[in-house]
Amino acid sequence: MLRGSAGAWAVLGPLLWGCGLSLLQGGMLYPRESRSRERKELDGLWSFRADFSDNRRQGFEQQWYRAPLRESGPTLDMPVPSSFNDVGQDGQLRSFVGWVWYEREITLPQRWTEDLGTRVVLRIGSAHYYAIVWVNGVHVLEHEGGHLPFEADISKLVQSGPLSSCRITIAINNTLSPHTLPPGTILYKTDPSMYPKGYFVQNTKFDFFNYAGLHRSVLLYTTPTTYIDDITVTTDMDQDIGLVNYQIIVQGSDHFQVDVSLLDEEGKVMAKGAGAEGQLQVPSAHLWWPYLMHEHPAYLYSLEVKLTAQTAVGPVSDFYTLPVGIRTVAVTKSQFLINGKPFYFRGVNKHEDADIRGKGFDWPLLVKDFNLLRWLGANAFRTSHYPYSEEVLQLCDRYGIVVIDESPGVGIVLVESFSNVSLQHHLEVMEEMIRRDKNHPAVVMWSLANEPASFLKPAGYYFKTLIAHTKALDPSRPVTFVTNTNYEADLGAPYVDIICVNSYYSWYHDYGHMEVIQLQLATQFENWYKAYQKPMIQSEYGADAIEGFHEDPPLMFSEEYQKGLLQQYHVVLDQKRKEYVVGELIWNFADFMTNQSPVRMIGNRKGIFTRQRQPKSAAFLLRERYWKLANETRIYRYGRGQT
Ligand code: BDP
Repeated sequence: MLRGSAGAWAVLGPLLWGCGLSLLQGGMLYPRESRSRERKELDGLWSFRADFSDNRRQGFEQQWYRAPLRESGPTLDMPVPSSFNDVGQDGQLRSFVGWVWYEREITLPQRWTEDLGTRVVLRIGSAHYYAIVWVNGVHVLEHEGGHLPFEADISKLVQSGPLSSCRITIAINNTLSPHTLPPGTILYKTDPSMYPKGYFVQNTKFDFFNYAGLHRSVLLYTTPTTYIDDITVTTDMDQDIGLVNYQIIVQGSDHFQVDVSLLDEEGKVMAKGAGAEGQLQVPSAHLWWPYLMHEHPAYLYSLEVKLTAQTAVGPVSDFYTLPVGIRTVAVTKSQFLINGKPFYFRGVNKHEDADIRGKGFDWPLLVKDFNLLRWLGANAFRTSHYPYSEEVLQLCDRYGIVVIDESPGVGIVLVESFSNVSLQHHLEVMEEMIRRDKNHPAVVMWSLANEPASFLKPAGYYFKTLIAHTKALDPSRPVTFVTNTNYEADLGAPYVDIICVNSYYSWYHDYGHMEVIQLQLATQFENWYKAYQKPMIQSEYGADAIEGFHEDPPLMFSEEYQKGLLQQYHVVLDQKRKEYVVGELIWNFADFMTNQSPVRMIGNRKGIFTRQRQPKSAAFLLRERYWKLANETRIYRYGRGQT
């Protein structure tokens, strides 16, 4: 959420819910280079300091942003993108809670600072959790929430006179409250016989380490001063004609012309249009199909947008190219349909997590993960438990990996976290998330939360409002949240399109007793279906296994137990997928870091791959299963999605 809009929201918010309007200012197009746009990545080493002062506010009291950070005290070298927690040898920094300061000095190309027809934008891919940004000591913006990008037009600041360098300072605070997403609490421990003065810990109700820092790229990009601010594309089919509806928002001038062309993968123009809004028709369209469902999955067209405007300084053009996949999504009482064909989610839950870099974006890791997904034969994943990087979604578009895009609504279990303050923030997060991710064909469903206490009284209003708003913002995709509440007590379930249930039979209860899984799982599905008649996804199931631990007969934490537990689930899934179960997502793709606890052995070990992405026995089991399932749902004829 960009600060500044909160007041207006409080007044207008309730009036806007349900009518599709949004109060977010501006679009959030991925910064792509084009004939009119340049980008400069600021990845690499930044200067860094954690504010260890008692109140964590020394940086503000001494105004560390006013002068280079090295002048106010010692600094560390900190890589960006990366979490700051695991790169050092300092245990105190690993678990630090409070403000940390990042700074980078850069030189800008001369044209950027001198050409008043150039707009210079500073874009931060993700800063966890609350961020304040200064350029040359001038406050430019604040943003709440990790996982989603935010940006500011800094042209005036860098074009105000002769400039040899530009200093970017970003203060980030990872403190969570009952109203943040995810929520958390700070607990002061006041017994002087046990804790030093001022001692506190941060408590969270989610099962992953609260990594913090600049997790994705920080970059500068340019556009002309009259520019394409946002593009929204939705697609449909009429017989074999692909319909591409587009809407383009222009900023900077009222006198402009927009031309669009849709190119196929060979670069041939398939349709042209003029005007900021319209529909393109593509005869014999190639549909965007999920991986292994079709022999040419993930077909992407390119929507080339050209803006021409008359401005005081003469004619200006801006160009932006958006990948477009033509596909439809629909839900029936018992099916999830992609392009009118039943789709079965066979996939994983992931985390953005790896050793050393924490939640920092990393290309080699990303490519490895996609290679593993395709090796598995998986066709889907859920972005448990927050929105992943834009590059992840781009690869999903290109490879045909279907995404359930989840908000950071994880650990909403306190009554305060269902208050109007929390709800308002959640609504804004959904706006930011949909604004960023709406054009990805791979994204087929929004997930609003994971395992909220949806049995609490205020949960009904909370989810009713949140789901209505999400659907108003994007009527083209189904909406869900992931539950572990009893089917009779869940107050949010009536509003979702798909019931997503997490269960850990024979792990968190009846542990060691795999023989009860089939009965308990069948009962789970039957109860939910009887109550709601909506398609269901087993959105989590799994068991911890430490790689190399072997026990036969299987014992908990051995590779055999993990594998055996999955096999029991699969028996029931194979029955129910013939009826109304439309997917299964293993918990988890890979081992990941959590808070320390007596039930976590250096993190959560439910990965079918280790944290270093090596397979456990369960990975081979799933691979066999997923390829078998893939062969059952393949669509053979090329092109139109007809069998
Ligand atoms: C589920 C949570 C997930 C946890 C998992 C576990 O949704 O975040 O990591 O349990 O305990 O309930 O392994």
